Amino acid sequence: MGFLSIEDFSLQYPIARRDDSVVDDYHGLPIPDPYRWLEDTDADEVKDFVEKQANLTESLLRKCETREKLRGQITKLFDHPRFDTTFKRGEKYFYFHNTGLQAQSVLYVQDDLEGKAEILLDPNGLSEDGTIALRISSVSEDAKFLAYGLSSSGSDWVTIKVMRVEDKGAEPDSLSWVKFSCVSWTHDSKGFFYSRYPAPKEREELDAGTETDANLNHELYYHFLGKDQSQDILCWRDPEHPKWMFGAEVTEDGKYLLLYIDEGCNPVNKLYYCDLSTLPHRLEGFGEGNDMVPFIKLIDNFAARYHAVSNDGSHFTFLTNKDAPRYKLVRVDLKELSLWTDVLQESEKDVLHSASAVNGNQILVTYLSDVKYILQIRDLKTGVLLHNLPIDIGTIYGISGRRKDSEVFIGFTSFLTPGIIYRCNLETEVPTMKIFREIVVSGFDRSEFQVNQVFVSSMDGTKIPMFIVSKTNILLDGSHPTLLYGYGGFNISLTPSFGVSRVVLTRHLGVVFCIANIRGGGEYGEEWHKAGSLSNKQNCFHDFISAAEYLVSVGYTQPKMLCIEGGSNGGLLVAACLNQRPDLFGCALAHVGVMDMLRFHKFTIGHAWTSDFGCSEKEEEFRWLIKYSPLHNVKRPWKEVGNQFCQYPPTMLLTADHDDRVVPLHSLKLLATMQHVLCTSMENSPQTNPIIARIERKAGHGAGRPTQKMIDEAADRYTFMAKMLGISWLN
Ligand code: X97
Repeated sequence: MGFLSIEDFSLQYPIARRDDSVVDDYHGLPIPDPYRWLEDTDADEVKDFVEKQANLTESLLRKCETREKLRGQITKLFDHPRFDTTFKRGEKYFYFHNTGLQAQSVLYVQDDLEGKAEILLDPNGLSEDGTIALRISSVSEDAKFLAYGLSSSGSDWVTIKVMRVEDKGAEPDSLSWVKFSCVSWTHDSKGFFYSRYPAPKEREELDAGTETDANLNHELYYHFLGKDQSQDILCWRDPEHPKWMFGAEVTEDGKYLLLYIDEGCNPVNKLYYCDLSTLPHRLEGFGEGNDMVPFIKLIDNFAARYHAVSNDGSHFTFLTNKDAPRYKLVRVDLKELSLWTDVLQESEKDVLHSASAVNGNQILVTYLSDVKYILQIRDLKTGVLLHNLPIDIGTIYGISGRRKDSEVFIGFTSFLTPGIIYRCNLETEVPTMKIFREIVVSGFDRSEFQVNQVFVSSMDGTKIPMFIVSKTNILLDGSHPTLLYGYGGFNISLTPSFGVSRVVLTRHLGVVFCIANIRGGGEYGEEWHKAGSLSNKQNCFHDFISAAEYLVSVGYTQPKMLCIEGGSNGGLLVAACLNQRPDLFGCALAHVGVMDMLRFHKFTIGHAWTSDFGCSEKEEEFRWLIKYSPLHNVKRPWKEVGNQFCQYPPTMLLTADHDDRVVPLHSLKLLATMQHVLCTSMENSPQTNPIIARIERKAGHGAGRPTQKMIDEAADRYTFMAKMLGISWLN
């Protein structure tokens, strides 16, 4: 809690040098940055700092008796077979499967659903410790080739390789410096489109993913199977707009190439197209004279998002938020651009989340309705509702089906459903949703738990949805350790899903687990996103704080038993709320957070986030950022209340050495600052709650993390939480 507790956890923090000579001028205001030296990942001084901090954390965790119990239970529950949604290419079926504790999921192929499945690609054999992960996979239309992208140690950098599906033999192709890319094959299976950056500048020891250089000048290429990367065809680049990003997609009929241009993370894009049949020799011989693909500009401003759902010749259907913050479907003939028609109008309340064209002229659509998914079949031409497919309260993920398929595979998960893959037959009068695979977690009994959704009033009266997962029939007597999780940004919605460690926390530590669907996310469409970004970013923190206050006021918990957690933009959320209300929380876990709001845009892909945050180089935006930037708002909260001093709650910052999405320097600088201001710069500081960091090695922002690392991290962070909240283990 924010007050001095009986047990004293005071630690001996490593002393970090402060360089008072680093002071920046922001629009006339001097802003010191004494830990600038922590930005140099390669420096020995930084490596030494990281090692000392990691050791300090380890020495604290080692003494906690819950650690091995947590690790044991999480491991036990993780050890169950998992499947992703099956998908069909050519006449073959493919799916990812993990037997339980395998580091990485394995890709299987089968000729028919009843037949034997064979391993197509097992990433577990690629490294001893499971740190080489499959990040992209794309099967050619004829199912003859698999192009797959590997990443090492959690970095966003990907190397694309190719294999033959028939005999699982490796092709020699290897494409480097791929990032933020999809792979889209031309239907002749001669090659595919992908995106890459120029190689980063050489360093002494190049360990891709540890560099912080800005990712600029994205490029779109076509790779011909069997050729060297140096022969790849440059299809698009734009040196005048180095921050723009390019993604290409071949339409399902194989006829068109679509180019999506993004300027950052806002849901807006340009959209160009090219009729592939008009290209001389199908791209061969292209690129020699620096000529790029002659795209035709369909949408040439960043006013809205357009995502192609399907096309019949030149008649395209798009999912768009143009004049429709909750999205709609529109149709246009590329030959008659003056006429755009609405196929499916924007809903008054629900967000149209996805639309997939299936079974000829049908679309499978999902809506988000108060953060719960709705699944429907509609007519592609008219948008008319054909069938509502009833599903439980939860999340639809991984819909796989195409217009030529009359059956679709649909994934479903919720807080108490580990996973169900439905096989939906659309040929019958009324579509049938058959359970194709159900993920069963042995030892998990959903009847032990309950899920509630409440709507909390924020500071300005806005209703914030919150899910609350607990044991059944708990008493609201303020006695429950509670974990509050949030994100609040980038139009990303937190919808119900199953989590092994959450089950363990609820069952064995009596934890009430909550997700607050605060503003900034996409839960209610673009208005909700905008209400929590740029000048409105503070709303996210108000919403999260209001959710915490609600949990206390209705009797779930008390501040000293309330832990907040979030990652990435949610790490920023947790750290900002700590600075604003240190008295309200009993523990804080901030993963891979954006902590330096004045400098985030300088590193790797940080420039893409100015769409949500703004940029300190603009005076007005600097004024928003300086108000909540975690690094710049750490203050001593000592205030005597009774005979106790208010202090910051126990805090664990989590980061990883190969996180090239949110580079570790954010957490390192905040850590040094918090330890200095709160703990080491005065003798007998009232701050006795630990401020520590868990710094993972050979890991990144999260994607591709091997199972063992996920288990160890979950065990460590919740061990810290349990120890700091003073919770004991329930058998
Ligand atoms: C990113 O930073 C993603 C970075 C790269 N990126 C874009 N646009 C994407 C992309 O800037 O991958 C994109 C794709 C899907 C969804 C969102 C963006 C892109 C678009 C077209 C072509 C190529 C690429 N993200 C944020 C993040 O990681 C939130 C989610 C994606 N953050 C970390 C935000 C703050 C902390």
